[in-house]
Amino acid sequence: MPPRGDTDGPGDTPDPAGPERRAVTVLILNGPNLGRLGSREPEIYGSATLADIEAACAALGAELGLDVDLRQTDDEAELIGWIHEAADRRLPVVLNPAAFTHYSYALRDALAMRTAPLVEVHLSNPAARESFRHTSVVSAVADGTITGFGPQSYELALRAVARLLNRAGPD
Ligand code: DHK
Repeated sequence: MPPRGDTDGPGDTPDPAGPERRAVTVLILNGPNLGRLGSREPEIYGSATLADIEAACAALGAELGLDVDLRQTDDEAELIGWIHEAADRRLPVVLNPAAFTHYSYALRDALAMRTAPLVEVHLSNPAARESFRHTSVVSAVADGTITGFGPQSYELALRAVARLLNRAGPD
């Protein structure tokens, strides 16, 4: 089996630069209401928009040799479709499942089929909020979870993906 994240689907032609140099695509997937960032409860989620987060992740991804493909949906079925796509293409995923975090067993079961690194992220710290946010049905199938650092949670997650793919470079 090829190393996780080093292919973009069967039938790919080998890159002359070799697998170490080739940018890996990372899907950064966002669940419901995250398209409203910037105006959504800024005292909790901050003032950065998802476009701001995308720009920061694209810049960091360029440093790390990661191509970033950021998507957002309010639709559970669409999100699960993207998780299936990631599994089929062996793509690492940074996922903010938003409210689906707390109850979507369908999302959890889709993630259990993953074929590459998965890092769960949250802007806020759900453990410090309402009790219904204290449960994540996603965490158990993720490599790890980063919470509470605002937009920086995404950047830390990208660095974690780079580590998991052995692309982060020396300390
Ligand atoms: C985002 C949401 O939309 C909430 O439903 C989660 C998460 C927390 C976040 O902090 O990014 O409870």
